[in-house]
Amino acid sequence: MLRFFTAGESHGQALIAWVSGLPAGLPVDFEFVNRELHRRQLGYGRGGRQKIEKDAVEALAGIRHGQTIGAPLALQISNRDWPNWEKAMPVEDVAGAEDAKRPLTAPRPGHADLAGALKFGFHDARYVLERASARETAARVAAGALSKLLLRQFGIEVLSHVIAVGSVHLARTVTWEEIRAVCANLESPLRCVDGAVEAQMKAEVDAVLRAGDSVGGIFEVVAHNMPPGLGSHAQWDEKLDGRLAQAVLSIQAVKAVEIGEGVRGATSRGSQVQDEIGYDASRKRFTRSSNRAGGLEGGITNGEDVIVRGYLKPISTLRTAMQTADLKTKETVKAAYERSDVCVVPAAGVAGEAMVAFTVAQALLEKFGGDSLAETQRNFDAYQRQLDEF
Ligand code: EPS
Repeated sequence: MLRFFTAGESHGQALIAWVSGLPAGLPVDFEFVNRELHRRQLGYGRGGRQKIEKDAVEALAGIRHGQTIGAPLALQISNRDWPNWEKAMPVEDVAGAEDAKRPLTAPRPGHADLAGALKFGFHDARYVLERASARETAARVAAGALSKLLLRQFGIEVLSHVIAVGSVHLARTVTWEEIRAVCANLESPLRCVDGAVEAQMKAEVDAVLRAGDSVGGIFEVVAHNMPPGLGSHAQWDEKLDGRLAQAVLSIQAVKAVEIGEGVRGATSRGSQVQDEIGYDASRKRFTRSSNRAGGLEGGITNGEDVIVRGYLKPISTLRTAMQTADLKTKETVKAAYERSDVCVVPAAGVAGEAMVAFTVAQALLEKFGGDSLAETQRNFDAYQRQLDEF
């Protein structure tokens, strides 16, 4: 079974991703993995931290001579900011450590600060925020990049673009070629395919920055060239739409997930929602007149692109701070402000790609199995023949 876990605090020594269940013989392109990490660091509206960090992965286990060996992978991303925090968060308790702590006692509404402090009995939210921080998504992106490398072997690609920042919304439909082009352009400020809409999005980021506020938005992840038949209708926890929703909703600040045009569908009539079925005899595949279902019916992929949208609330660290209650004194104070991003929608989209790629790769390995890539490939090819002969 394909699995991954992460470890690491935002200002600790490093982030770790542990990936288990990849078949042996998968070539690992580290340039690709590091490019994915770089993509996550981009975007208009990021804070000063991204100037400090230049994320790169170091593989400690599971890869030999450039290929996976069927053993668990351990991937490490070092935090360059660590030397600035070494005294505040030493691993071993040392003399004077208490004085060097950078306690956070004014919990930020919307962050994990208060809920986590209550849960663990901490009167300083530092340890909670260190782990709740979206810095953790760097490790997810490393694990997701490995999943993408597996999917690539089967012709599947996962990319994302930004469809809303604050109240600025991209209203038109977008082609796969446009998404590809905007993802290839690392200079794109907000990874929106429409230049005019993107200019309005930038203005929105500028406005919140001036106001000491923050802004959220919507990213759309697309998995292209999907085989039909991944996931299952048979049991609630096997339904791929539900699994994708959980994976994307687990990303920091994501508060809602939509599959295809699910939200609009709820207020439309059936005839305006379902996608009519046809057949392309030359390709020997069924076709659809539209893809409002987002590639999933009954929790099973139907062969169309899988489309998952993440709705991101605005960052909860605000320069113009909101009211809160101090964890120790219980007095009304202004919420803590630490250096922060004001808009992370494009970065969250890259984390969304990682979570979708991982979930799709997991479903692919469930269907096709295989301890080696050659075995998985053989099973995949046999299924393609089954579809040809259907
Ligand atoms: C984050 C706060 C900021 C972000 C960080 C997430 O970090 P810092 O407090 O060190 O400036 O920059 O995101 C990253 C470092 C990253 O790589 O995405 C938070 O509180 O979630």
